[in-house]
Amino acid sequence: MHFTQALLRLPGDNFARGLTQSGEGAPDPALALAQHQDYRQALEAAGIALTVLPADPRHPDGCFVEDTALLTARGAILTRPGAPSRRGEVDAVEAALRPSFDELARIEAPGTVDAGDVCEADGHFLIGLSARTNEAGAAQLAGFLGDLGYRADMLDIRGIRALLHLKSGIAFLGEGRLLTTTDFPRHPALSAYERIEVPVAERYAANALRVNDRVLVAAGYPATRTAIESLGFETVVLEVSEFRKLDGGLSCLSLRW
Ligand code: CIR
Repeated sequence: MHFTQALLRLPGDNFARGLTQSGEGAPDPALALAQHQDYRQALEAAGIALTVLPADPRHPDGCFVEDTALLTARGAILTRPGAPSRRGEVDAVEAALRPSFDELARIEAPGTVDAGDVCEADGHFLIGLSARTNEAGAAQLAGFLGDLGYRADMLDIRGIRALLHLKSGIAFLGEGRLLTTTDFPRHPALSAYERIEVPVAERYAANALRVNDRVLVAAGYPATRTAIESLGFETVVLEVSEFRKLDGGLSCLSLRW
């Protein structure tokens, strides 16, 4: 899929109050803003036009904009995030997406979905059941995707404590290839794909991001970078230490279409 647009939201002064289970300490909001700027430049260099929303003082996790909507080539679905503190993030995203998407479906209570739990692989949607995405939400989402003519499969990641979201552990690189952690040994929903497993010590790097002709990779994970480059990709290495402290990564920081 070729992306021409992306929506982002700046991390704010309140960034250090975001949700976390990483145990890596409090992030530095100023450093997060600088890292976000590098990320924005990397997207622009890949040919993407950006819409950048201001930080929202009510929502310290608001820069993890990926969780608030699922964008597809045939329509978009607004989520209902699993963390109550994040539900109010969706309104500003809806307003920003409206000019580009005629139809915006919406996950309704009691369903919850964080779109970080959804990995699209060329029209095949992998939906993670997680601490954030419940069965009712996943079922609603699979229904919407079915109406759009897409195939969806569920993966239950609730037993994999190290994964906040499915995409914390899986990235679609295109051309039938998935970059994954070692958490999905023989899952039937993944059987059609060539798998590139990141070493256990580099599990955070599984949240890489293919944007057009290149792949964004977190700094500090050389084996993963080499593995992606050996597939023929140009990589762009970005420091995202402050987002990692809040369990976020490269994919979480933008919505792309
Ligand atoms: C949260 O816990 O919701 C945020 N601190 C991190 C969200 C990361 N988003 C993502 O992986 N898609």
